[in-house]
Amino acid sequence: MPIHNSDIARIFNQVADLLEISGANPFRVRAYRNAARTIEDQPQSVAGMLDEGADLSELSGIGKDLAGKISEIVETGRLQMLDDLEQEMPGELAKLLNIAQLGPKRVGTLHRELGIDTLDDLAQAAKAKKIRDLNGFGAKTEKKIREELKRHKGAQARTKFAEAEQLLTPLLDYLGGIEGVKQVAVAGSYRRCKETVGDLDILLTCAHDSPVMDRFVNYEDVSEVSAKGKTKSTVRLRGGLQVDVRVVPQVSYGAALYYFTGSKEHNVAVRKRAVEKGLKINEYGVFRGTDDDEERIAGASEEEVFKAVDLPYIAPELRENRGEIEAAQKGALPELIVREDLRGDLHAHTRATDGHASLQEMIEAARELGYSYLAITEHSQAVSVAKGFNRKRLEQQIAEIDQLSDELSGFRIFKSIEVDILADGSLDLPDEVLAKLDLTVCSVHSKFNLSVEKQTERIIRAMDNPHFNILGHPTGRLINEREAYAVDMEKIMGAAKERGCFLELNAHPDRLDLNDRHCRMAKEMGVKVAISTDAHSTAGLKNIRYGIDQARRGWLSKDDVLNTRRVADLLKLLKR
Ligand code: DGT
Ligand code: CA
Ligand code: CA
Ligand code: ZN
Repeated sequence: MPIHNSDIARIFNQVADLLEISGANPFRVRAYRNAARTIEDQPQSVAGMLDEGADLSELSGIGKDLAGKISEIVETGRLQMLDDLEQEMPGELAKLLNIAQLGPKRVGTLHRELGIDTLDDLAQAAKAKKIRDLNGFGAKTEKKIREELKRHKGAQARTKFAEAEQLLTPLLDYLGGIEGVKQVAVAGSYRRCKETVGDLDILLTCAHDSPVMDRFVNYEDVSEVSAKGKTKSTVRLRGGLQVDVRVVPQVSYGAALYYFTGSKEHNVAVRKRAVEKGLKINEYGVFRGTDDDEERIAGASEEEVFKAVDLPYIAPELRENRGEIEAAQKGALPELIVREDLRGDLHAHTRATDGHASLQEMIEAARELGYSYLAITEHSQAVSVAKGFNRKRLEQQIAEIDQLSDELSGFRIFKSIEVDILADGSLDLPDEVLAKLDLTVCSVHSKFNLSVEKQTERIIRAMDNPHFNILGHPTGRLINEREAYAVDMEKIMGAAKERGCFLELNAHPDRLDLNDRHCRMAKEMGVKVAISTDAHSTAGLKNIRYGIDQARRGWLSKDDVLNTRRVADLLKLLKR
């Protein structure tokens, strides 16, 4: 690996930073910075000069000691002294330098005066308004640091699908409205409907003279333009999400859409397959022949691309190289579930607990979605913050639903409850009242940090109760906010299968719990999944599409999903 002058300069600058943070003699710090500058300014490669036997200590500002260190870097690619300094430096002190307002001097002050070692420490100190009083800081700097910390956090995290969707929809409209633009499509993980996206990848075709890139980088939500070119531009939106836009030729549109939809792993596997057939596949098309004499045999549409490599069309949600190529080859791809396959929703709250709409309003909204049933699942008493139901209130609601049901035709309200699974695995309401319900959704809302064994045992014990039907949001994770609690999902699914229980795929965009792999596991283990919204409002029922996306990523078909059944069939399945 060749060592460039810039590599040496970077290492010396890092040494200077760390020395300065630790409060070393300013002359020593300056010596490293000067050396870094000298090396950077050299017209020739310093590594090459050493090769030719040059004496580097003849360079200005480079003494014997520094010359020795340069040799070390050129020979080993690293510097022991820097490694040592990094070892001594507590935690992530060097990472603090990534905050725009902080140089090594300020980082040193923060460390010595407030004991700040990490970005978290920094955030806390800023929040507690401790930074403004330090020498050389002030309230304004403190505020800027807080803003910068927020930006950093936002920029690093992956963005939830539904959040990305909100940013993407107006952007696609905007791009589609620019003169000369013909086709606009989103590719990447977004098109694969991943629960979170790293960035957005947009493709478009347009007339040669379209001002699309100028207009794109001037989009109102753009906060930073990282690159702008004729065929590719990259920007950051104000919330931190990155967007790549590529202009592709019409003849390559399908090939580019296919390539940039990914996943990378899927692409690599298909490319290998193409090579075995004597074909080349890339973002411009599928080609036959040698490099000098190649013929494009496909490229304008994705269908064409698949056909050229002798595969049936594979839905974007499946393109993860998790067996979809083999399945496609055998004609064994699943017929993926679509929203219209669902006949109802099995998890919804009303105003009676922490929902926002009345029972009637929720039913009206469900009917508008074309459903023929809705389960009303209030919280149970353990969830006191949500005004969870005790036995008496549940019985009142049961009576209310019975009355309302008499007036309804062609629609079934399922009497239900989202009953808590208590720490010992018992359910939060007595069996006598659970027996009056059509079905139950049973959820864990407390004691998230039990061991895997204990948590798994707790849930399986709950399933032993004959009134247990559906395990609600089975891992409790909140995307980007709360990790899943530790459970042995295979064991849980095994137990569910044995007992005739089901697992929920909670469609709320912050949950999407089960995740895609767990959905696939459920399918393989023969455990049916209920795709439910956990709606707390009429609008919440529409989140069902996120659940459908996730289910498709988990290979689920109509038959794998509980709430594709007609009322009578569903009730039969629910009988244990
Ligand atoms: P993300 O953004 O992290 O959520 O995931 P993706 O899948 O959107 O990845 P991204 O944005 O880096 O690239 C978009 C697509 O471009 C990716 O899914 C497949 C394709 N791609 C990118 N780099 C490569 C590569 O090195 N080889 C191949 N075969 N495809 C690539
Ligand atoms: Ca992407
Ligand atoms: Ca990208
Ligand atoms: Zn819940």
